[in-house]
Amino acid sequence: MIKTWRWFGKKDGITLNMLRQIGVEGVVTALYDIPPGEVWSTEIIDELKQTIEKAGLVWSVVESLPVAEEIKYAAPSRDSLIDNYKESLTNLGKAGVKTICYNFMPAIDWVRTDLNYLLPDGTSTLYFDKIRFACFDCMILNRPGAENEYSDDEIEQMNQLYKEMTIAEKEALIDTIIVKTQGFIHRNITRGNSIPVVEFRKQVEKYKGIDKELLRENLYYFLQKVIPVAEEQGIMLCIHPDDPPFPVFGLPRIVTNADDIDWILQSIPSRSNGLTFCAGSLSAGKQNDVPALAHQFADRVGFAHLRSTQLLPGGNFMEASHLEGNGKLIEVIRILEQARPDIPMRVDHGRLMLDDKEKDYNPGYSLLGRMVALAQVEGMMAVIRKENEITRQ
Ligand code: DNO
Repeated sequence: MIKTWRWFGKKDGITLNMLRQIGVEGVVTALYDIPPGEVWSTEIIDELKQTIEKAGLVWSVVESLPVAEEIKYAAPSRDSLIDNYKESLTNLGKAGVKTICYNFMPAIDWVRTDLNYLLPDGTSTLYFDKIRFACFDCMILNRPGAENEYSDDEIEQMNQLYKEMTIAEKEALIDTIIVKTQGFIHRNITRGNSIPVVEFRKQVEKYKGIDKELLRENLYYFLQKVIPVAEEQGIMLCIHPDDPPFPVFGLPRIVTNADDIDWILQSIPSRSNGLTFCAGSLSAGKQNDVPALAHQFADRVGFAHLRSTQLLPGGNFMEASHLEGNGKLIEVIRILEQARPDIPMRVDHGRLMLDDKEKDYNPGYSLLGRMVALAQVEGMMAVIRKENEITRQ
């Protein structure tokens, strides 16, 4: 697979020249300043493409071309927003960027409760703690009926924890769940928003009455309109699994397991209707056998996210080393190297280590932590390629 790296544009403290030094071949990026729903013009696409190419790299993947919330909850404006999406796809296709990642998670993208969970060796990692999450959901967001989604025991633990939390800890939890993890990836709540909880509550309320079936319908409505454009442009539009792959805030999630993925890929059996194989997101669902999923859907995978999580008791999980955990990356890489050797892959969610801790990197996107992960993944790929060579002889 092609070694790529997520780069956050000119504002990213990790520059394109640094990426060359660490052996990256392609760049994964987006036009982060354009709000979801607006057209990506040819001029701005070309400018970014040239910046990347001047540094001796290629723009391998768009992550993400965001789908406006109004499309996901089927607001009356969705048709014109879908037209904009089609226009952006056409402009990207003409510029030669043919792999596009997107997601269909309502109101919130990935969810973690701790961005700096300290490990015994002094590095830190991302963590999801169900009880802390319940504190936010039931006590801070005050979502009606939220308590019914937790067991009595969990509610008791939550009440206890909430009582012990300081105001600063509560603010940090808000910041982690709906600001820091969201703002840098095209979400409405960005750093500096003074009333994030109120804003977020409004966004969640937009999905009132939308269950799994309706959200699927809305995805199908969207795909039916955009896939023909992707086909025309030779683009693979690759849906990203839900992270984590279970419902949160009473919102439906529709990319969580084999049945969901199968439903999406079958709904429009076109190669342009593809999958971003995020081993990490899928690994956080105890229902998922990640290598089996890679095997089942390999021919529709257009892009791979290589990372892994460790499932912990009580519904908690944390990012594992790329060599360990439920992502089972050695097996996943073996399958994808065989079936999809030409697709781009990137590592995801590196640890914070050494000098990373002094920097203000986007959560999960450290330099040194990701470099270690990339080196581990390269090592696995090298062994697997060698094995394949020997088998072929
Ligand atoms: C988080 C990322 C996600 C991902 C989007 C893709 O670190 O993996 O935000 O980029 O969901 O659309």
